[in-house]
Amino acid sequence: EALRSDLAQALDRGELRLVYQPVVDLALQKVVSVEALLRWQHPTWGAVSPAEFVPLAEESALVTELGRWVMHTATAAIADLGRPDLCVAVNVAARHVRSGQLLTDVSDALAASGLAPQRLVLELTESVLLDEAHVTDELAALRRMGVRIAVDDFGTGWSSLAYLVGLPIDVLKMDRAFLASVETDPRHQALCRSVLHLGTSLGLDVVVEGVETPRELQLLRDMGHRFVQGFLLARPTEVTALAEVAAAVP
Ligand code: G
Ligand code: G
Ligand code: MN
Ligand code: NA
Repeated sequence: EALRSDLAQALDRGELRLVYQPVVDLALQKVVSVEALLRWQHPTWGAVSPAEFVPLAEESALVTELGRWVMHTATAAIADLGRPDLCVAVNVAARHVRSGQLLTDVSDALAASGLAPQRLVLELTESVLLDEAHVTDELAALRRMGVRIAVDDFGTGWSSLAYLVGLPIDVLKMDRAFLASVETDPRHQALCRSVLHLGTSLGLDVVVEGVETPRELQLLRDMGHRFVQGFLLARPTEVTALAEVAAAVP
């Protein structure tokens, strides 16, 4: 496909950029972290979603190159922000995890940017964490450095819950599917509450993704829930607007 070969050149041509979506701590009433999200402005096709091009990149080692660029760019941007308490999360592709280069790439990005390891979160999907038994050592090494590991899109796969206990993880990002119908259906509310309880009982920070309405936010506050992300709180934003967005109390 044409898109695939264009993607290989997109980095060099400067067509890729990162936007950052805040994660809000409802207890502290402030932005505690931002998630870096890739954007590709194609010269003829316009904005192409990462949901389309990341899978294309996954078919080759290109995705590792992209991941390396994302790590360097995101850590540098956040280190330069002058907010020493703000963390940054990057999404890591399955193939990058499998490449055996993750540890080196993360170390290089931290060294180049000067960002403290404690301020970096790596987001991996459930399936990656489960399929790659051998990645556990590498993740454990990253955690010993101080980097935190998040399970992204938690609850969307068909995996058992037992794996949560054995994995070197720090954060659960509850998929936004769990918010569907919470406003109207008590059973959905019960399910959501149970997932939050499960995560926090295991000592994990739980981030609820995809909060879009004031009612959803109120329900989460009523549950005593702490970390939220979603269009209601903040859309993904350009790096130039980030200092302002991260300083704003929601
Ligand atoms: O930002 P958006 O909602 O369009 O992202 C769509 C999908 O692309 C999500 O699954 C998100 O995790 C993924 N994605 C966004 N940015 C990156 C990135 O830098 N690397 C990887 N591997 N996936 C990303
Ligand atoms: O898979 P991952 O969780 O990394 O995907 C992040 C994607 O979710 C981003 O592309 C982002 O644009 C999208 N997103 C973030 N907040 C919301 C929201 O409140 N509603 C919806 N529909 N999508 C969201
Ligand atoms: Mn994510
Ligand atoms: Na997610």
